[in-house]
Amino acid sequence: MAERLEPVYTHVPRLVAGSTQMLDHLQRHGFVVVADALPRDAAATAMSKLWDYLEQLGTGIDRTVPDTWGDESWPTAVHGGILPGHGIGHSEAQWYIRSFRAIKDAFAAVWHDEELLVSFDGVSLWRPWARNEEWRTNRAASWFHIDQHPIGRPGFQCVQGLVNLLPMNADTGGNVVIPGSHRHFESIVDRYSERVNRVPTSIDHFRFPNDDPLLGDPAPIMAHMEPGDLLLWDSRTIHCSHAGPQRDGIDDRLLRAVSLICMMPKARSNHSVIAKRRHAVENVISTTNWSDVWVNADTFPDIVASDSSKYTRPTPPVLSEYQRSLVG
Ligand SMILES: O=C(O)CCC(=O)C(=O)O
Repeated sequence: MAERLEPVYTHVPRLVAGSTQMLDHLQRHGFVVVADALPRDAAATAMSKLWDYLEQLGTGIDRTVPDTWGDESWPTAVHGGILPGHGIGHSEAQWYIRSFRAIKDAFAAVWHDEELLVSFDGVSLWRPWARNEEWRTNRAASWFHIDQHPIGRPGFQCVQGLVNLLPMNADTGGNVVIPGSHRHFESIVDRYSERVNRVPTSIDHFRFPNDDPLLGDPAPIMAHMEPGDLLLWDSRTIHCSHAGPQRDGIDDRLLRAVSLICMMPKARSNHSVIAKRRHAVENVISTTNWSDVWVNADTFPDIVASDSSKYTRPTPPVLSEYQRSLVG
């Protein structure tokens, strides 16, 4: 079973943001790699800004001293090393990344709409687990999921994204998708009626049991990305991330850093959601990928259970006109 779900590291075409080829690949396979959404030097700048965020939390993290990256100082991580809260969604790093036009070009092509709102979501940072086995993030087989409720949100609803910031290979691990699995979304309700009905329709998350035949046919893939590349996937596409074997034993730098990012048409958000989004900027509140509903990521159970008072949140961002247009 485990081997069947071991992702195959694959080079797929790296396509131009907003191009017809990009859209075709996304529609056909349920995911696409967009080349150079951020120039390489901007990916390095974003990485440095992410370290600024971590160091400014005031818990003692020092980018040059891996011994300071322990759980007692690291921000709360949920599945797959994702950091969803403690102000990350309004860090300078996240707003910097969101401002690159190629990202909007990619999402605008998906929606055939230029008037888009951006999610205020977080990042996934993988610490070198050769130093501490407990830092190893989840294996793919444990959390194949989709981020769209099979009943609450029928049909095409959203494309999610992440920008890769560090060099990646089969050893580091990365995001995993089951190509073409978005086409089986409609079958989930019949195949898992009881399981689906247990999930409140407002929760856009459905976890697959790891003996589901869809998970191995075709095999899960981990698509190679260069630093600065953007991965897009349809929220109906089965996905997760997977820690690599880390054969080179790196223990002094992050193995993976990605910025989660999503844009949806402004027309899908009502006045109340937009008012809450403006309030979120002033109050440094992060969200999920969905900008058409209001979900406060600081209310996630793991964040609530953490001692959030020990983290100094970033100050509210000062946004450019372009960035404000993405708030709504
Ligand atoms: O870090 C990753 O690539 C996994 C992202 C993911 O599963 C999600 O955002 O839903």
